[in-house]
Order: sequence, then structure tokens, then C-alpha cells
Amino acid sequence: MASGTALIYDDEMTSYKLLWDDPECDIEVPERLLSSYEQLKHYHLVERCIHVPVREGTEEEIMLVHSSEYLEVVKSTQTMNEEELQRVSENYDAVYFHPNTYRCAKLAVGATLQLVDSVMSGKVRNGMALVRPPGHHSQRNAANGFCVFNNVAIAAQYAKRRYGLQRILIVDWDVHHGQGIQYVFEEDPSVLYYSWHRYEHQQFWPLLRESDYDAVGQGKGKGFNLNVPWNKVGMGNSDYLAAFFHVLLPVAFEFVPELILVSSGYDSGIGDPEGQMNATPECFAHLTHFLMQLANGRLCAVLEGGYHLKSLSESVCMTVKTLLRDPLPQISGEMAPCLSAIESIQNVRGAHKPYWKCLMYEVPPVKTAAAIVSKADAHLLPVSVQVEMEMNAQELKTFVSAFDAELVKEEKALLSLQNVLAVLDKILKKKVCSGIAESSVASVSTTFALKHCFDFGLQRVLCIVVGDMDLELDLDDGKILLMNICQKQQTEKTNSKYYISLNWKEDAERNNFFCAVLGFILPVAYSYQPDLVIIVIGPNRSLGVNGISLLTCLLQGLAESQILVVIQDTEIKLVQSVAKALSGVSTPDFGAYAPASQENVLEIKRLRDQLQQEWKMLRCSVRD
Ligand code: X5A
Ligand code: ZN
Repeated sequence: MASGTALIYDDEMTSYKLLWDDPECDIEVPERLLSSYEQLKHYHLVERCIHVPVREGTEEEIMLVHSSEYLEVVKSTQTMNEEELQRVSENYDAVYFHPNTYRCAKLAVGATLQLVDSVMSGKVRNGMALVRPPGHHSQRNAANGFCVFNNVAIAAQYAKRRYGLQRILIVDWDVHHGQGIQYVFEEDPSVLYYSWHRYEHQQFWPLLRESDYDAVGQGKGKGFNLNVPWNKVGMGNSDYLAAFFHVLLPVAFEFVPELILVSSGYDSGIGDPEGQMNATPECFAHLTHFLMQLANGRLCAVLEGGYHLKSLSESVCMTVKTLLRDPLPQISGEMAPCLSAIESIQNVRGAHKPYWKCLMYEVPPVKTAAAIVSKADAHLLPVSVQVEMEMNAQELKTFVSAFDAELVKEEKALLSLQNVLAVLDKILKKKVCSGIAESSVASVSTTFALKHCFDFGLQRVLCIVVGDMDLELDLDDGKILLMNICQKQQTEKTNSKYYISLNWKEDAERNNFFCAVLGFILPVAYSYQPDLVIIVIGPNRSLGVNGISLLTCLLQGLAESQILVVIQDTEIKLVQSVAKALSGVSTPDFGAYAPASQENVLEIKRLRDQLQQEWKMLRCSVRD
């Protein structure tokens, strides 16, 4: 295997600068290169690298990415006066031209290709090119964002041509989206482009919709464009590492690149006025180190942005030091990605799930599905809850007529079934873990839901009804265990093993329902071992939102957490709290603890005495 690290730099690339006042462009200064190179000398890194001279990129090479018309425009700026230069610059977004720009842009291309040749020929293992102007924003017909020729995109096309490469990975860790690179390779599956970038929901330059995570590539190139949009500033070491661990690296190892090109911008580092991010220079050592494990170590880093001179030059040194295989520096900061970063990472993983095996099985499934009557309330649910589309009327009729032809004629009953069956079906087919459904006639819906469960092959369903409800059910065979938590004494029915009526009055503010759940409901439920739990919230309920949430939370220990909650009234606070309980985003508020009333304590004792022979988990005393 080749050894050695190439360093490509020529101070001629410091020979152009901004000649007029432009606050957007005045950060792109020659000192960026000078101070980076000075710092490399200071750490004695220059002498440890193999010096490779620059050359000009040829017109043919430039035209691997750019049009001849655009090349002519850039060429024409060589002989322009300041006024003319300013006028050409205004044709583009965030660009300035200088009489030496064309020469430097050709050197930047040539330096990049020299680096590719050094690595591909085996002269060195890896290397870095310190170049100006940068490249990743420039496009076939346009300069953009300080970039004139797209050094890295040209290098990828060149490597494909000259060395017949079939898989090239471009990692763009500059804080801006390299939209120029994305456009060139959008439909090309042989070049995998990865970019993270400050995005802030499209409020940050270059303000493009196509910088979001759902731009996955087009046509044959689908899956080969990975965008990680940062929606907050202040991303740091742990956020960058998390994006590498959970997005770039798994996909890169599956892709198996033959060469890695890094669009190595350091405006993503701490202190940079453009990026406003927090990654320390050490972070770039770690990023470099991970990439060195791919493509047989064939890695070419090419400078893009980076406008805080100290941060930039330290980060450049960290990169080169790592390429030279020095031991890695300790990485600082609390190792926990922020919520916004996690959200972005989850979104990219979700968007790329269809294209990469490494993501296919791992993206967490939607935990909870909700079908609610008032779609206007959908936004009040936790974001992790998937709101269901209603089944269309014809689908539903077909569905219902499969087990009750009579009901198909009743429009109202049919509609009340809709939400419940849509969600239940998802649970049974394991598309989601749990679900909530609002239904105007909960009793009919529940009867049907239970029938459907047994048709599907379930053995035991625990059905907990809160409130007054009459369910016409056959309870003899033990396929259903029905618990009714109600206000008034059920006189017409007597308790049996599979029908239990629990009289309960809850304090609306404070929660005394713990003792019923722990002392009775859970022991019986665990003795029963259901395959599914259905909680039905009917009218005249004697339990408040707190009690119902507690019940929902604790019953998740059963039936592999498969719980369907059917709610008859459309009280959004209840739906919200149950959604919170099921999705596990946060623990719902159970209310302040209150001791149970004398009445309630006696009711629990009565039931325990009555049923502990049947349900052995109720036993907690040797005397009984
Ligand atoms: C290469 C690079 C940034 C352009 C910012 C314009 N360009 N606001 O970092
Ligand atoms: Zn940048």
C-alpha cells in the first residue's frame, strides 16, 4: 500500500482579492491560505509531507463540468478594469472577480487534479490541496459563493475518466451546501455526494429547497445524494460525529468507494462568522480518521471555505496531522447530540431507507398511530405520532362486509368503525406498535374490533372499558377479559373470571388510581397474558385524564406494548395525554399523589378476595 501524504500549495493563489466594498464577499481573503500554510510550517507538518507542485487545469478538464461559454466569460475577466469586473461579478450570487482570478481558478483545478494523480498513481496514500478560489458552489454556467470552477466536481469526473473509477465518495464538510456538486452528480450513481450544511429551514444561504434531506438524487442517482440540513446554529463535535456514525459512515461502508474527495471547508468549525457552529479543530482530525478507513485510505482533501483565520488554520493542521497518521487528539465536549441534530439525522435516514440496506431495518418504526375525528387537532399530538388517513368509503365497506353484511347499510355505524379499524389493522399487521382512534360509537366499534382480532388469529384480548358502556360479548371462552371501570355498581351483571366490574371514583385533580392499577388491574392483566390490550374510553367516565394516562403507561408492559385506545369523546387533552403515554416522548403528568378513599380501598380489597384464586398474581399474603 502507498504511504505518504501530499501537500499541494502555491502562494500564487493568494494573488487575487476583493477590490471594492462588498460585505458579503469580504471574508474571502488571501490570508486564508497564508495563515493556514504558516500554521502547517509552525507545527513542522509541511516538511513531513510530500510536496507536489501545482499546475493549471486545462480547458478540457474545466469543461468536464463547465460550459465553454462560461469558461470564456471567466477567461475574459483577466483583462478587465475594476468597473467591468464589478459588473461581471454582479451577474452571480456572492462572487467577486479580480484580474488574477482566472489564473488562480485554473491553478485551483490543477492543484486538485495533481492531488488526485498523486493518490491514484500510488505516489502517496492521501493528501491535501490548499486552494483558492474554492469550488463547491460553482455550476456549469455560473460562478457562485466565492467559487469559480468546481475543483472537486472536476476531480471526480477526471478520476472516473482517467482511472475508470466506478465509485467515488465526495464528503462536503463545509458549512454551506455544495449545491454545485449536487447538480453535477444528481443523476449519477457512481458519485455519492454527502453534505451537511447550515440550513435553518431554508433561511440560510444559498436558501435552496433542494438542500433539504429529501433531495436524495434523481433517476439512476436516487440514494446517492445525502443532505444533512442543520436547522440550528451551534452544532458541535457530538452532532458532527453523530451525523458520521448514523448517516455518512454506514452508507459509505455499504457504498465501498474507490476514492474519497473531501470538500474540506472549515467554516463549519468554531468561531467562523458564516457557520456559527461549535466544532473544535480536533473534530476534523476525527472526521478525517474515519474517512481514512475507506477506499484503501485513498483520500484527497481540497480546501473550500473557512473564514476565521485561527480556527481555519488549526483545523487544516488537524486534518494534515491525521492524514500523516499521528495519534488522534482527545475530542472535547459532552458527547450528546442536540435534539435538532437528532431530528435532522432521523430525517435523512428515513429519506434514504429505501436505498441503503444499512438503514432499512434500523430506522425506528412509527410507534403510535392516531386516527382522530377532528384533523384540526392533529398538530397538537407529539410529532412522533403518525396521523392516519381515513380509509375511503369503498375500502371500508369491503372491509366490513367481510364479516357483517348488515352493517354496511348503516352509514353512521360504518363511519364510527372507520377510525378504529384503520388503526387496529396497522397494529395487527405490526406497522405500528400502538394506536389511538376516536369513534362516535365506541361500543359498536369495539365489538367489531374484537371480532376482527379473533379473525386475525389472536388468542386473548384484554379489554378495559372506562365509563358506561354495554358490550354484547360472549365472555365464556376466555378469549376476552373484560374489565369495566365505572362509577356506579353494575347490578345486572355479576363478576366472573372474565368479566370484572371495578367501581371507582377518582379525584379530578389528584391521582389515587395507582392503588387500583398496581393492586388489582396489573396483577390480573399479567396473569391473563393478553396478545393485545384495548382500552375503551366511553361516556360518564369516572377516571380523569391522569388516571387514564397512568393506566395506558403501565399496561405497555403487556402484549409487546400493542395497545389500542378507543376514545368516544373528542377531548383533545385526553387524546394528547394518551398519545404522549403511548409514544413515550415524555412521561405524562399523573397528577399529585392522593391516598385512596375508604370506599376505593374497600372495593379493591373486595375484588382481590373475590378473584385471587382465579388470578394468582393478585396474591401478596400467605394467609389468604
Ligand atoms: C466556499 C464558501 C460561502 C459563500 C457565502 C455567501 N462560500 N454568503 O464557503
Ligand atoms: Zn462554506
